[in-house]
Amino acid sequence: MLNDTSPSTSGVRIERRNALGIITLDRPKALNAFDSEMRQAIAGVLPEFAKDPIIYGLAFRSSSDRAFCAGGDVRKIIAAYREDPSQARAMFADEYALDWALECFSKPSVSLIDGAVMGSGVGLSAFNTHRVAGDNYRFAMPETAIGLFPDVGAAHVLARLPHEMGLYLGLTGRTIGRADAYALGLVTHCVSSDLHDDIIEQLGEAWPIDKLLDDRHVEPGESDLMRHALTISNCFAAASPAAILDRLEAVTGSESEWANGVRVDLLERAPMSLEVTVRHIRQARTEELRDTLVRDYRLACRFLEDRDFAEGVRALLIDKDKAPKWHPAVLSDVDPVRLDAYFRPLSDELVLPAREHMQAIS
Ligand code: QUE
Repeated sequence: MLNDTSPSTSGVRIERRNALGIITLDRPKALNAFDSEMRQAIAGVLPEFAKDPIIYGLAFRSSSDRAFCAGGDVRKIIAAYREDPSQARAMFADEYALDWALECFSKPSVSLIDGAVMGSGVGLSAFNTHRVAGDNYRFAMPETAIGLFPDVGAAHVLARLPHEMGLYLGLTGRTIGRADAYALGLVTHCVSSDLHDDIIEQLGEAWPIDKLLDDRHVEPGESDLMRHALTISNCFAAASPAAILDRLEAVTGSESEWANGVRVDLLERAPMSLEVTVRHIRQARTEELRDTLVRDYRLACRFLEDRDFAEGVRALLIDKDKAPKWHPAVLSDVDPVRLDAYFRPLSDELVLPAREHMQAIS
């Protein structure tokens, strides 16, 4: 699907096509699982694109039609933590700093997303000015399934979705398609995947991006998820994961079967991850992205030190027995003191420069 063949040693290819900077995620066998080499290549080129007067905007795309980016390379992070904990912490810190740099990038930026966009892929695309969904777009923040939490600044985005949809997506980790994502504003446009290369060409000629995308947008059809908006907003407004489960169980009538399916999914997720996720997303409602990313780093460090994250990666991605043994195993055994400790500042906090500093001309 790509018509040029410049080699990729870092898992990303970086090109300039006239006025457009192009970043192609190119680790297709791993569904573009995001790692430090990819992170470093992108972080290095952003200031160059921002400064270059020829460059009008930035585009992200993938060399695979199966995935834009299916997540972070969490197996590498767990392996790194066993060797050298500070290296694993740095992987999270550096990724969140990149997410902040993308938010502060001062020119139009567009992700052309086809296939899976999950975890780290959400961090790469969510703060772009334009987010274009191809035909096979699939979005999820599935971290509670591996004993982690929705990180990469996603809590900032989830906190701003209507009808408590962010709590629903962040807690269940369920996947949605592009009609749902468009209804929620997670994507700004739906454009047939066949036209993505054409969009790249036209952006290279510095065509105005809004008209270019508006003209190619197709209405994606009805959102299945929105049919459950009332049930979701009623249940996920409850104070705690346990109270959300109670409300789901109490749903009657035509929605009861669907609500029970959601409840069954939540019961498989790591209890500590659910508790942390509720608090994290609710705190993000009144914050700037920068503060949410600082807390992402606190929480990521705590999950590295605790047991569930390594156990979830083992059960879902390494041994693939899909039978993680969570600690604690049930919500009622989550110790409130331990939960509070996840949110306490670190001795070594993530430091992110203010937006004005990120955008200063150097
Ligand atoms: C939950 C997750 C992840 C996941 C599955 C989950 C995740 C992640 C991957 C992943 C990505 C690329 C691969 C791969 C697995 O899967 O974060 O094998 O090549 O990176 O249920 O959070």
